[in-house]
Amino acid sequence: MQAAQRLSNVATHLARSVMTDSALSHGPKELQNKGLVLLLAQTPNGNKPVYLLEELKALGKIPDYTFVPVSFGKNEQKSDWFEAVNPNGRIPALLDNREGKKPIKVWESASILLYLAKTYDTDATFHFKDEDLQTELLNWIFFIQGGVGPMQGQANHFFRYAPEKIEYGIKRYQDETRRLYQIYEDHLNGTKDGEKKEWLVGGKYTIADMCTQPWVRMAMWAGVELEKFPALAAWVERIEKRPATQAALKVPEQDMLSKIKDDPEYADQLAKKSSDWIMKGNQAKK
Ligand SMILES: N[C@@H](CCC(=O)N[C@@H](CS)C(=O)NCC(=O)O)C(=O)O
Repeated sequence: MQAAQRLSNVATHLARSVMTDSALSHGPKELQNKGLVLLLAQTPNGNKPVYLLEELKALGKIPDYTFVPVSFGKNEQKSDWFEAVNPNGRIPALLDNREGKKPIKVWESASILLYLAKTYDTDATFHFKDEDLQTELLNWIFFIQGGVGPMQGQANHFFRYAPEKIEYGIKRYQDETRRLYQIYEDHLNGTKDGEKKEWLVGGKYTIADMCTQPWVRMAMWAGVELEKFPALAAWVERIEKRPATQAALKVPEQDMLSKIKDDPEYADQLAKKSSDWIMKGNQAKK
C-alpha cells in the first residue's frame, strides 16, 4: 500500500513538472537560456535582484545573466508561462538553468537576493559569514518586505492610481511610510545606539541595502518627502552613485525616476498607464 502511494506521488510530481515545463515552453525562448534568467519589469521590486546581479557581474562572480521583460500592459505576469515560475503572478522571478542540475525557480525579491548571495557571492562580499551579522541583515530584509514595500505600494496606489481620491487611504499609507522612513533615519543617525552608519548592517553595502533603496529612492511617487529624512536621502544617493546601480537602473529599460527628471509630463502618462492595467487586472479578478 505504502509503495503504491509512493509510486502515485512520484507520478503526480512528474506529471506536474511536465505541465510546468510545457507552460514554460510557451513563453519567450530566452527562458530556456543557460544560467540565470530574470523575469522582471522596471519597478522597485524588479530593481532589487538586478542591483546584486550587476554587482556580481562587475566582480566577475557571474558571467552574465538573461533578463526577460514582463509586460504589465499585456498582463504577462499572470500568463501560464510566468506563473509556472512564480505562482503569485508578480515580478520579479528567477530561473537558474544550472549545469547538471534541475533548474531552480526562485520568487519573491528578497528570496532571490538571498539565493543569489548564497550561491554566487560565496565569499560574502554582500552578506555575512558571521551568523550574528547575517541575522541582523535578515531583520532589515524582513522589515522592508513586510513594511515599506507593502505600505509604500499602497501609498502609490491611493496617491497615483486609484480611480477616486480617497483622502483617508492616501494619508494612512503615506503616514505609515513616513513612520517607517523615520526608523531608517534614526538607525543611520545612531539616534538610539549612538553609532552613525553609512549602511544598514555591519558597516558595508549588502543585500539589505539593495532590498531597500529601490523603494526609498521612489518616495516622491508615493507623495512622501525624502528631503525630510536627510540621512536616508544621503544613503539613497550613496547607492545611486554606484556604477552597478546605474547599470541596474537600465534593466529592462531606463528607470522611471530618470525619465520623470528628463520629462515631467512622463509622470502623468505613467500614472495613467499604470492605473489602466491595475484597474483591468482588478476587473479580471472578479
Ligand atoms: N513581495 C513581492 C512583491 C512583488 C510585487 O508586488 N510585484 C509587483 C511589481 S513591484 C507586480 O508584479 N505587480 C503586478 C501585479 O500585481 O499584477 C516581492 O518582493 O517580490
